[in-house]
Amino acid sequence: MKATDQDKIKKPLSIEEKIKRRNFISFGAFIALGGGAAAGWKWLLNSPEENAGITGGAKAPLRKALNKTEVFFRNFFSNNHLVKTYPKERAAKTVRVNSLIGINNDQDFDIGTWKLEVKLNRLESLKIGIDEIKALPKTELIFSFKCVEGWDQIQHWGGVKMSEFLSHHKLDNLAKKNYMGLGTPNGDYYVGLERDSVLHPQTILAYEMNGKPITNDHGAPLRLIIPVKYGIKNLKRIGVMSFSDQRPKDYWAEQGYDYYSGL
Ligand SMILES: Nc1nc2c(c(=O)[nH]1)N[C@H]1C(S)=C(S)[C@@H](COP(=O)(O)O)O[C@H]1N2
Ligand SMILES: [Mo]
Repeated sequence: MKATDQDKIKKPLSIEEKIKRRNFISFGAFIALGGGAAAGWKWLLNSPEENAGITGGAKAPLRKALNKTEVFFRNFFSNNHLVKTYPKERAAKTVRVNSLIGINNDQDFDIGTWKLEVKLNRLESLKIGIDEIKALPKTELIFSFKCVEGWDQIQHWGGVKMSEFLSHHKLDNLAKKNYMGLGTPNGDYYVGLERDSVLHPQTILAYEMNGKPITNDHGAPLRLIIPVKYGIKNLKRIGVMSFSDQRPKDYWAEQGYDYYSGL
């Protein structure tokens, strides 16, 4: 019988032909997906940057996504959810030092005269000394501290619960505002925190690390430990505390980082 074109088509494909065909299909898919990704990337690069302000530097669509994630996570946030804690023996003996903004450039700083300034309004503030803070009930916390740069470490901190500090100083009403702002004494590092995280039962104003007064590099004499947030929000060496309904300025949010920075 004479071979016809039809026979040729029906003949099963050889292994090599199958491989060729698959290569062709996957290469095609690769080009199509790659093209799509490149187009998406170009769209993102050409989209406008958000207006500089409390947050800045991110492309507008990315900020929209960040803000949506915040709304999503805030719905699940509960002050009854505690972060995992560990036995004391697990805590690092050598605690990592990260950045020192607002600390290593403050020549005028004098720990002997330091007081925490709590702004009550535009004109008035409270000035609270470290002994007054240490006189309040002490809470210890051993938890895994997480930095956005990709490290984490089990650390042991001691201090007063933020919520107890606030009610002791009759600041509960002010603390009902949406945000707390904290800054170093020289104002070089500052963070904004939303109320729920501030009042979380594991948020502490810490004056001890591994059972001893906090060292300079870790934020002596008083720092924030807020385990529901990444390290960037755990401000070292607090100088000023304030309350507001609008987002306070935030050092890393101004550089494009997520304002919420929750875990
Ligand atoms: N004043 C001040 N607080 C700060 C920082 C800083 O540079 N200056 N860095 C933050 C970051 S990014 C992290 S991860 C933690 C690190 O705290 P540690 O140095 O005690 O490990 O502090 C936070 N608080
Ligand atoms: Mo960090």
